[in-house]
Amino acid sequence: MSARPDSASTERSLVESVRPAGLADIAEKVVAGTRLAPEDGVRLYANRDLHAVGRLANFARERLHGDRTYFNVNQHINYTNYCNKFCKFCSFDRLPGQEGAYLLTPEQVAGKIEAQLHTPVTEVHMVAGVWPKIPYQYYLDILRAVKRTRPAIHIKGFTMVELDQIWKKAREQAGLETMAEVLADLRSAGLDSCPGGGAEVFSERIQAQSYSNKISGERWLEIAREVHRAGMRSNCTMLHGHVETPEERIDHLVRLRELQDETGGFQTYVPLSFHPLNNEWSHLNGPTAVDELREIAVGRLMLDNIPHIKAYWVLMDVPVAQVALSFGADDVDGTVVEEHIYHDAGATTPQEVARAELVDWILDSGRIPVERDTLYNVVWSADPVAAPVGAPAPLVTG
Ligand code: V47
Repeated sequence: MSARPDSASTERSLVESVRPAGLADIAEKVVAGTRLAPEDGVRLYANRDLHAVGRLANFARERLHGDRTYFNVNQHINYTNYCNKFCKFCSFDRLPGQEGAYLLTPEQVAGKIEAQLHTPVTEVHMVAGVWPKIPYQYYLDILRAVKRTRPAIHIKGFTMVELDQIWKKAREQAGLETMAEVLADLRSAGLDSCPGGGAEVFSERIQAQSYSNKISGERWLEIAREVHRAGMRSNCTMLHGHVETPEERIDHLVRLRELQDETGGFQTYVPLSFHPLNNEWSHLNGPTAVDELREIAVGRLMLDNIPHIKAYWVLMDVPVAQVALSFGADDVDGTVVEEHIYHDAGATTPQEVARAELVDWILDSGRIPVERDTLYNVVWSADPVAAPVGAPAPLVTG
């Protein structure tokens, strides 16, 4: 972290500016780069002065990235909505034969990639439901179909939940034993990194209430560790704004931070705002814009070892995502093209945004747009001197 020229006075005025909100001691820690304790995190959630919390997070964001704000030209593919997990918060899942249920063939996946060959897509983000009848070979086939159609594309695919299912099928049908063997096989078929979904909230209480058929938080972390040991990066998420308590959120963030200390494999943390339409939790309201901004800020402050915080525009809406760029976020995701999980749950954002529009949104928020690839190598920057600050450090493998 490089000190800014006027850093001493900036730091002093930051501490003084949050003193009336009772956060001067936390500000001292932020300025000194001292890790925040779980109790600090709970206080940040409870503090009524959102702007004070945001100022601290913005300080941490600017120390890491200055005004740089990352985006990419990407394409989301949800290859199936078949799912047997029946999570209470999900509006996307279907059983085969139900109205709207689909499973894309490898040729259809390739067709979606082909349809974007005229745009400068660098990443495909592939996540889906979990369906035990899908054979192991299918996962290899969709990876190969993508790479055959667009060889240079980076495949960010399969959450830890999907990987657990893929591993079960690989054991049953391909004679592979360990997750490490399965990951090596998937990599050789084209997998490059993994998205952060499926983590929900690690609390056993929340799991019992809402996702009891899905892997536990413990298992999610174990698989993420395996992914990093296999030499791949991943993202991490937390689904917030439903029945979780501030203490459960902090426990989740601390467990992500501990794994990151061990492996260094998480690139980006993405808080996922609960969307309540068309699911079993429709009686809940979901987070307000204030909750979303606070979640971004607390994430930035607690996850001192994860380089990037994403304000995913699809679920936050563009105006809130723009403001989030001053509350700790330094990334907005990408052009997306086609999205089902949040639109089935009531998102009213467009399905797709043009690259030029993303650039305008970021400029409009007073930040410098930087197009990145999945690993945060700079593809293009509005700042001619932008060095690839966010490029990944070596992974701790083995
Ligand atoms: O695993 C499902 C969540 C996740 C709802 O890594 C919901 O860059 C809110 O993984 N309301 C999938 N959340 C999305 C995902 C993702 C998205 C964007 C960026 C990245 C990344 C990853 O969506 C699921 C689940 O946790 N989810 N239903 C809902 N109603």
